[in-house]
Parts: sequence; structure tokens; C-alpha cells
Amino acid sequence: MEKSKVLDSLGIQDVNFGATTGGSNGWIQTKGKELVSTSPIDGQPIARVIMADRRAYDSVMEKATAAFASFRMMPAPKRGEIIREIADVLREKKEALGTLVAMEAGKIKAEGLGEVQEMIDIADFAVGLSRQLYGLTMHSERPMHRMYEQWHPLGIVGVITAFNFPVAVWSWNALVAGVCGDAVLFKPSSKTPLTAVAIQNIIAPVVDKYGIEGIFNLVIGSREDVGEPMLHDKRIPLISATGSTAMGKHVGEVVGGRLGRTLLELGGNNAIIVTEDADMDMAIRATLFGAVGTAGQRCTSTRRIIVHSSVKEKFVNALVNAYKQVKIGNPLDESTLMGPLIDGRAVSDMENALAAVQEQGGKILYGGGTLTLEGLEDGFYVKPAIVEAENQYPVVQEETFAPILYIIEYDTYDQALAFHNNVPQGLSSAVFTSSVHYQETFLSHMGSDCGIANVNIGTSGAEIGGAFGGEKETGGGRESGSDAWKIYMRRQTNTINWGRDLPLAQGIEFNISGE
Ligand code: UN1
Repeated sequence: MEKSKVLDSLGIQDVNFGATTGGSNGWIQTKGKELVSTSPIDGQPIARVIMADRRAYDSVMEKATAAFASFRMMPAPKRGEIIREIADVLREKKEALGTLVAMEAGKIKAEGLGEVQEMIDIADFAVGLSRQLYGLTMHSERPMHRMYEQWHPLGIVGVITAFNFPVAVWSWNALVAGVCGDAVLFKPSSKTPLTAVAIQNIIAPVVDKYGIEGIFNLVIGSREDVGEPMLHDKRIPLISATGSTAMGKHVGEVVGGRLGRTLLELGGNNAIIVTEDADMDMAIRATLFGAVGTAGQRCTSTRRIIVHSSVKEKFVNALVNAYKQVKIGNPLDESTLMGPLIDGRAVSDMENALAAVQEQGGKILYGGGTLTLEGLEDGFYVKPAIVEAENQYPVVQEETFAPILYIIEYDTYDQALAFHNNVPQGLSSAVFTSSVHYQETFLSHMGSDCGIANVNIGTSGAEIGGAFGGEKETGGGRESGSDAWKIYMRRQTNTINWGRDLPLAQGIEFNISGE
């Protein structure tokens, strides 16, 4: 699909408003600064957005508050029907939206389409979930008493996302929160405003049909006008935020300060352990996808390989060989495997990390440096790097959002596990092995300390059905599948006395004397 067709099909104008309460009538005439969305592919503008100012934020919040009050009255399976229709319109627009993701975020088109597929998958999941928002019943210790718990809609959920998964992460939150009966206020990354506008346009017919304006809201704006007000706003009981650990600490502090809830999905420093008996071919392929895929800009990207000394040379040689064959270029070309980084800052972050690791004692085995591509001179292309390093180097301990892969050698499995866990982050992890002992140790309490731990599968590319998130500085949140829905609802424990007496719990007698 060519650029103009993609934009037309998604209702993207040359100049777009930056706030909506959803549906075809929900767009607000925003009056904030102009935000130009440029493509990392060629550094050229795609379209512009007039950002929301404080007034637009307030009017969206008012509408959302009112909309929540009626939406929560709708039975959950009916809300599920709405999400089912959202899945239908997403299927229709998969090609266009996936292409826009590639244009605006710079990931290759196959991955852009994969991201839209994640949206469709979570929508389907949410439809089923709408009939399964189960609470428990428990046996009361008192006779003729019934005790159970139920889950109620929570309120307005603030969703703050990063550029690298501009549409999927919205859907994990918004579509699950939707069946839970919440309203959603979406603040996308200022790097990817157009994909956010596109989502609103795609779902507009469904919003119109069901008259649910105010449920799926979008506010594109600066940190001062939108970001900070969201964090401080007591009308928002839950903030779900994806981004760096530094950002998450701030979100946690501010929202925690008002005792609001947070769902934080922050930095990762994901490793694959390659044991001496691993299937090398599989390990290489998984490493390539994990480290080079999305140009190393997933929170689940593989950043460290912890490899047994007896197979290190073989592994590194095969990996270098594989890296040499990676076609770097325009992510819209089908043969491209790696597109650009998101912007110039990402390129200098990568350069700085590579300089630092060499200073700290590391050795670049392959790649690094920028690439100037014909016709795409203003794009942000780099060569993915493989670096021999030690786990304790300060730069290895950090998440650099770029395709840098550190190779760390080990001799004993205990040592491998110690290296593995000895980083501040705890998102995703993997072991490639054919040993049941290594596998089960890795998955046991003695093994990986991450929220995601895989065997003979790389660190990235998780399915939506599981709970997604991680421990330590990754923030502890869980979103997407499994029972992650619970954070979008409030739990209520109910005890009902259907007898004619009033026994107290714990056997307490509390009678007026003489009775
Ligand atoms: C992210 O990078 O923020 O597991 C999300 C994965 C994707 C999601 C990544 N399903 O790599």
C-alpha cells in the first residue's frame, strides 16, 4: 500500500486534532502546539497533530467520567459484543494500520502486521473474558451465611504507552479494561501520535453504533499539559504505563503518593542462556529475532547471551554469520529484516553505549556504527552490534534501547544463573538446552527471577494469552492475558446472613447482660 492510500484509509489528515472522546463526533478542536510526526525511515514528516491543551484534557475527563457512569451498567457480555466488533474492524484495517506502524515507528512491515494481530488476538481474548470475570465463593464460618467476592468496574484507566508498540499495548489495556466496564484515557508516545489517531478512526463506527462516546478516549499532549495532570488526577484510579524505569519510578511515586494503582511495564535486560547441549541452530535463530528484530527496541529484546565456554566460539561464529545476512533498510520493503532506530537520540544512545562498553573492557565482535542508505539519508539506520563483555560492566547492567548484544561466557550452570539474575531488571528470559535438569532449574525458584521465562524459545514475541510483565525494576505489573484483568476491576467481598440469628465471626459473644 502506498503512503497516501494508507493515510486515507485510516482517516489521517495533513493536520489532525489531538484529542477525542471517541466516535465520529468526538474530536475536540485542540489548541495546543503542533506536533509533527516524522518517519524514522527517511526523516520526512508524515502528518501533523494539534496537541491537546489543559482545557481539552479537562473536557475529555468530564466526558469520560459521565460515560463510565452509564457504561458500567451494561452487562459485561454486552460489552464483550462491542469488543468483538472492534476485533472485526481491526481485521479489516490490519494491512493499513500495520503499514502505518511501520511508517511511524520504523519496525518492519511483518512486525507492524504482527502488532495489529496482537490487537485482534487480545480483542478475541477479551470477548471470551467478558463472560468469565469470575469471583470466588467461600464457606462462611458462621451458620446460614453465604460469602463470596465479586468484581466491579474500576473507573477511568489512564494508559501511557511507548513508541515501540504503539497500537498493541493500547489494545492490551483498553480492550480488557473495556470488557471490565472501565473508560480509558490513552496518552500515546509523542513519537507515534498518528497510529493513535488511526485507532480512534478505526473503532469510530463501533463507538457510534453503541453510543459509547467517552469510553475510548485519546489525548495527545505534552507531559505538562497531559502526562502530569493524569498522574495527579484522583478521578483516574489506575495508571498503566509502559516505558523506561526512570519514567516508571516517577509514575509510581506520584500515583502511589495519592494511593492510586499503577500497572508498570518498564525496562528489561533480557538474557538467553545457551548451554553446552543446546540446539545451536534454534538458539541462533531465536537470538537473531530477539536481538535484531524491531532493531532491538522491544522491552523484551535479547540484550545478553550467557553462553557455555565450550560452545561460545561456535555460537559466536554462527551468529556473526547470521548478522552479516540481515538486510537493513526500508522497513516497508519485504526483504528487510531490520529497519531504523526511532530517532537521532536513539542512535547516539547506541553509540555512547558502545563507547562505554569498550572503555569498560568489552570488545566489539561485529557491527556498530551508523549506515547512510541511498534515498533514505535522513533515516536512523545502524549496524546491529555483537560485543564480548562481562555481566558486571555498568553499561551491561543498563537497558540500551538499540540492537546491542552482549556475549557473556560461563563455565558452570550456577554461574550462568547468577549472571542471569544479576541485573536490576526482570522482564523476560530464556534458556536453550536439551537437559531437563537445566530446564527445570531455570524455571524453578532457584532459576530465572523474571516475569517471563522460556525454554527453547527466545525472550521476545510473547503470546497475548499469558500475563505480560516483569519483576524488580521492570515494575511488577502484569497486563494482557491470564488474570491480568483483575487490576482493571475492584474486588468486593460480600457476606450475607440468611438465618434468623446474628452470630459474630471468631466466636465473639457480644450480648447485653441479662439476655
Ligand atoms: C514491548 O516491547 O513493550 O513479547 C512489548 C513481545 C511482544 C510485546 C512487546 N508481544 O515481544
